Amino acid sequence: MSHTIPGEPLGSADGSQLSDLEPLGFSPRWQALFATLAGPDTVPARVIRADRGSTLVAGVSGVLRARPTAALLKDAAGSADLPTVGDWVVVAAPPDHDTPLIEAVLPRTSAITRGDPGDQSQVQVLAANIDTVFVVHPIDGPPNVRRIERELSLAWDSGAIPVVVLTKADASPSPDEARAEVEASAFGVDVLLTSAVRGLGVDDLLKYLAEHRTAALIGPSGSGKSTLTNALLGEDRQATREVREHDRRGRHTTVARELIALPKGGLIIDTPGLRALALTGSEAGISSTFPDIEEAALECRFRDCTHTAEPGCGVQAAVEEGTIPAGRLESYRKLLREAEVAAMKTDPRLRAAEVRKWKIIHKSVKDHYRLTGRG
Ligand SMILES: Nc1nc2c(ncn2[C@@H]2O[C@H](COP(=O)(O)OP(=O)(O)OP(=O)(O)O)[C@@H](O)[C@H]2O)c(=O)[nH]1
Ligand SMILES: [Mg+2]
Ligand SMILES: [Zn+2]
Repeated sequence: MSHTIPGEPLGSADGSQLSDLEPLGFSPRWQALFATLAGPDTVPARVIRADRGSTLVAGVSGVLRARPTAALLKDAAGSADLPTVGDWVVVAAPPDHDTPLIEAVLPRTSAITRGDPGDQSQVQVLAANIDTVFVVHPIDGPPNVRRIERELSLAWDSGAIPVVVLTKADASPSPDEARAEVEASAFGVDVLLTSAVRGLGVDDLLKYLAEHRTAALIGPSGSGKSTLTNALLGEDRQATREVREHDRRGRHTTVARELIALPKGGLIIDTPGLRALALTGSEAGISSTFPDIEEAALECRFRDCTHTAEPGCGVQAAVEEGTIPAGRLESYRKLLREAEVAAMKTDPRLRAAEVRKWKIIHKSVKDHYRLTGRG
C-alpha cells in the first residue's frame, strides 16, 4: 500500500476497483453494497485505523486520512455507528476539500463489541467485518480458562468464528497439557499452540486468513498479539515489550487498533490488550461458549431454572457427576448476569441493533458448522 497525500484524486469507480481492492478484503458482495450507497465521485475504502477525530482509510490509490461528514456524525446514534477499524466506507473527495470525506459506513457483517468503559449505555465497536477472532492467550503460566471463556463469549457474539491461539509454548512446562485443558472448555473451537520465539505453529494461523480474509487478535496485554503479528508479517513492524517481572502482566504496549495487510495475503487487526472487557447486553455469545451447560439445562425440571438450588436441575446434576466443572458453571452464571445488567443499561436503539446482529450470528454459526461438517 503506497501512501498518498490527502486531497489527491482517489481514482474512479470503474471496473478495475474490484481486483485492486481484493487484497483489502473487497468482494463482489461489498461492491454491490457500495453501489447502493455510492454518490457521484465516491470510491470504496477500508478503515485501517480510527483514532479520535482522524481516520485512516486504504483504497485504490493507497492510504489517506479522511473524516466523517457532518451528516454522518449527526445521524449516528452512538459511537458504534461511526467508522471503526475494518469498516468499508464510502469516501468522497470533492476538489474544494483538502480532507476526503466519509459519507457512509457499509453495513457490517460482524463486529467485536464491548460495553463502553466510559459510558455504560453505549457499546464500543473494537473491530468490524472480521472473519476470525484469534483469542490469544499465553501459557508461560497456567492458562486462565475463565478469561478465555469471557473472550470466547465476546468473540462468538461478534458473528465471526473464534479460534484460541495459545502463545509462549516454549516457556510452558507442559504445553500439551495446557492445550488439553483449554480444549476441554472451548467447545467447537480450534485451539492452536504457538511459539513465536521458536517459529512454531505460527503458520497454522494462515489457513484462517486465506482468500483475503480478516482476523482480529484479542487477548490480555503481554499475551503476544503484536509478536504474532510481526511473525506473520515477517518484519518487526509492531512494537512489543517484555511483561513485568513481578506479576507477569503486560505493559499495554500497543495503543491503537490497526488493520494490517499480510504479504502472504489476508489481513490482521492487532489490538491493545484491554483491562476491561465488559460484555454487552447480548447473550448469544455466552450460549455459543457454553453449549454443554445449555444442553444439560434441557434436563432441568423448570424452564426458568437458574441452576442454583432448584430441584430437578440438570446442570447441577452434571456438576455433581463431574461432567461440568463447578467453576465453569460459576463463570457461565457470572457472564449471564453481567449481560443482563448491561442489557438494562444499554440504549434501546442500540439494543435494536443487537437484535439485528443476532440474525447474523445465527447465520454465521450455521455456516461454520456446515463448513466444518460439525453439528
Ligand atoms: N517466550 C516467548 N515469549 C513471547 C512469545 N510471544 C511473545 N513473547 C513475549 O511476550 C512479550 C509481550 O509480547 P507482545 O507481543 O508485546 O504482547 P501484546 O499482546 O502485543 O501486548 P499489548 O500490546 O500490551 O497488548 C514480549 O516480550 C514478547 O517477546 C513466545 O512465543 N515465547
Ligand atoms: Mg501489542
Ligand atoms: Zn437447572
